[in-house]
Amino acid sequence: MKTAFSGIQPTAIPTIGNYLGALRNWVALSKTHRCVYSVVDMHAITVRQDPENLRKRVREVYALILACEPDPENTVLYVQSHVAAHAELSWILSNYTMFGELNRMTQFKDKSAKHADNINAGLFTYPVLQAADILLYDADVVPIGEDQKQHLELARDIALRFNGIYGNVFVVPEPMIPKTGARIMSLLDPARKMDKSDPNPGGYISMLDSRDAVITKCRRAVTDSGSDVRYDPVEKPGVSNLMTIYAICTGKTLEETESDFAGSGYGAFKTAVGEAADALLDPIRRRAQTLIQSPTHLDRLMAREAERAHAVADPVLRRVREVIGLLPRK
Ligand code: AQP
Repeated sequence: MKTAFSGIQPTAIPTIGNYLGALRNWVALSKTHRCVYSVVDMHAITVRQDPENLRKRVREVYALILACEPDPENTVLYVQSHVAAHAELSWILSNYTMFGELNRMTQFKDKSAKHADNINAGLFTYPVLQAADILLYDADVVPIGEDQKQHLELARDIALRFNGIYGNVFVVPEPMIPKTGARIMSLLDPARKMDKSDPNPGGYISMLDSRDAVITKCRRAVTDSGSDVRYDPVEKPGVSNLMTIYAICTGKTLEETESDFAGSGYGAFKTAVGEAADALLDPIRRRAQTLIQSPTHLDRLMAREAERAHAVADPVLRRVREVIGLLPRK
């Protein structure tokens, strides 16, 4: 069995974009791969977090992933900061990553613009920690949305550089980006990706939004001039984004979606998108809410899973320490 690794930041409740671009593929992969999935809380602190809120969010995001039901036989689901090897490997790998490489990362540029008052070193070295996350588990594939492609490319370059010096220490990972849903756009500004930390909640559908909220947000989504439901991301980015959401939620093709709404106008279409999104999210939301009510149960699960993750990561870290000449820890 090949290994898949992926992570999600507990910066906010995941959106339908996170689900369609990443989480649903996590579930599909867990049927065929050994999967290591992480709530990456150390990535989240590159942006200032309220401590109480962060603790709450980690449990909520963890519960939401469980509620998506990845195959438990093949899945390890843990919280990143519970496995200390991530921080250690990240430091080691930062010595094999060039300043110029990090300086080219578009997410750093975007996040620096968004958090101009806090452009900290962690925000800059974020992709090194991400490379450590992936390489620690000998991951063959990394299911991601399109926005993470550049970071994955860098993780590959770091692995290849390290292997070039020390031999085949790391497995070089491949990205796995879905054909549809890899980039779900904001409901209010279809030129930007849907973002779970968007200050305007109208821009995203949170996975814990109520049915009413989901439908209202879809009804208020920005569409384009004209009234025909036609897939054309350049001329009709708003409608095309809603069509993508509808098509994935219902399992229909874009052509079927187009013919379902031929002549019906935007109003009926937007309501149908909201209903389809709600139908998809409803069972997940219910299971997650039950889990969120039992924080002690969640904490027990997290502790067990951290041990399972540590058991995989530790031999890889030892391998790295040895080849670079660090004395073994007794
Ligand atoms: N809009 C999106 N469409 C498709 N996939 C997406 N992903 C994120 N947004 C979309 C994918 O979800 C996974 C987890 O993302 P993340 O939590 O690591 O953070 P992110 O990419 O920075 O996502 P957000 O929602 O924009 O979070 P914040 O607001 O915290 O920065 C990744 O595989 C990502 O590709």
